[in-house]
Amino acid sequence: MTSRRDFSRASLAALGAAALGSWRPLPAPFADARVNGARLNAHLKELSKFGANPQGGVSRTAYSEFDKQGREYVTGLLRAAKLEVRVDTAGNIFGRRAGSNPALKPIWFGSHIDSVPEGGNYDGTVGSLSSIEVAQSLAEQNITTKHPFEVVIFQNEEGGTVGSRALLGEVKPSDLALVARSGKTIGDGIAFIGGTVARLAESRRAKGDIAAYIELHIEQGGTLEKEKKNIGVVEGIVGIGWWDVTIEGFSNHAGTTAMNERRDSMLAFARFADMVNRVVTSEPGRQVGTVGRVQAFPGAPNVIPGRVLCSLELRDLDNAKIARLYDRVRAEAAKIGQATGTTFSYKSTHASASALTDPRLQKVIEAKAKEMGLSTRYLPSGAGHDAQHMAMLCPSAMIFVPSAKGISHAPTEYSSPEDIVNGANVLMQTVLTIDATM
Ligand code: HGY
Ligand code: MN
Ligand code: MN
Repeated sequence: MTSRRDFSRASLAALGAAALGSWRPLPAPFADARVNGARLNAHLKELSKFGANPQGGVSRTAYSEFDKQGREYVTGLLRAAKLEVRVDTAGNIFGRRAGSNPALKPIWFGSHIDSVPEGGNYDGTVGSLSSIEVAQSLAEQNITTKHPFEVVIFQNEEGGTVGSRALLGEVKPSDLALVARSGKTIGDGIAFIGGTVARLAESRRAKGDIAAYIELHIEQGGTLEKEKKNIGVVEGIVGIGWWDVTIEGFSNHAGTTAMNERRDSMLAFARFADMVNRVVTSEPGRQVGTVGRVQAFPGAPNVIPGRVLCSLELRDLDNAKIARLYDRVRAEAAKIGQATGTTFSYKSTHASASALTDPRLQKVIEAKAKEMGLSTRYLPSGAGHDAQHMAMLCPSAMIFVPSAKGISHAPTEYSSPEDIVNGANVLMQTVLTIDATM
């Protein structure tokens, strides 16, 4: 008779894509394993106290005091879940439970707990705390897996997925000098949260080190809610480019300089922001472009701004399209510069390549959700995630749960306790299935 393990191996190695939808239910006790939903939602409430803002969300930007406090809280939860905790030299937190087969590589699952300024209570935290809850429930239900399981809490996701890029060796000395939203440089921030910048290279991972990575996250868009679907199966994650743009003009007296003699960098900025929108919407597709930050200098009502600093962000599933749009923005900006007597310069501050998720893991997520009576939908992710970097190291996939009204990166971000528990249970069944099958 074929053992379950032999069958499972065959199912991955030999079966064609057509058969991959037919994942079988796991045997007991694995098939019956579920999280403690009340505890998971209570933990989410507790974590939201660290950096709580008056609007009802959190401002827990990476390397802030609140980030540190949140990390301490989460570390306590990892220990309570009987995980062996360590922080890598990049400042990512890991909690590990042993598997029964020492020859197997670990299965990772997790997310992040840092937030954008004036963010919400669900982005990153749902996946982080659900992952810990999965581990705690497995411990309580005395379930031993073959692979080691590692819960990972990535540091500084919102400031450019720094923790996960460190695993690829992509955090360079020039990145360490960038000033994060907390006011600390990324290098100082890593030291602040317990990493070791001088030994950053030790956080690198190679292909083959990790069996698979699964990240549960809120959708951050409105598709699942609109279509009344419980679970999103993510097909791919957008690439993201960030640039700091400097517009140089000439500061002069606002009362005595005639309108036709000005080199007004704010006027050039206004045209720039409008032009970015025009360029990005001029071709078909789901690409987006945003100018999200601006500062004018010297910043007085009676001085023509001589300098403007602003940001430019471009996203798409196709990296070549991002590059093409960036070239077009620069060409158009040069014309604005000519017309306004200003110059534009650009500094790349972040680049994440887009990534496709693993089709086999997509099918596992879909099958597990269906087994639990949950409806599913395949969809792309317009938000960036640590999973896109993990996809360079191992088969990776993402599970989405609905976001109310599609709102995210805002204090009114909301996902219902039921949807969160559904997502956590799909995560649990997915990692158990990967364990049994890969
Ligand atoms: O910005 C992003 O897409 C992500 O939420 N960090
Ligand atoms: Mn986010
Ligand atoms: Mn996130």
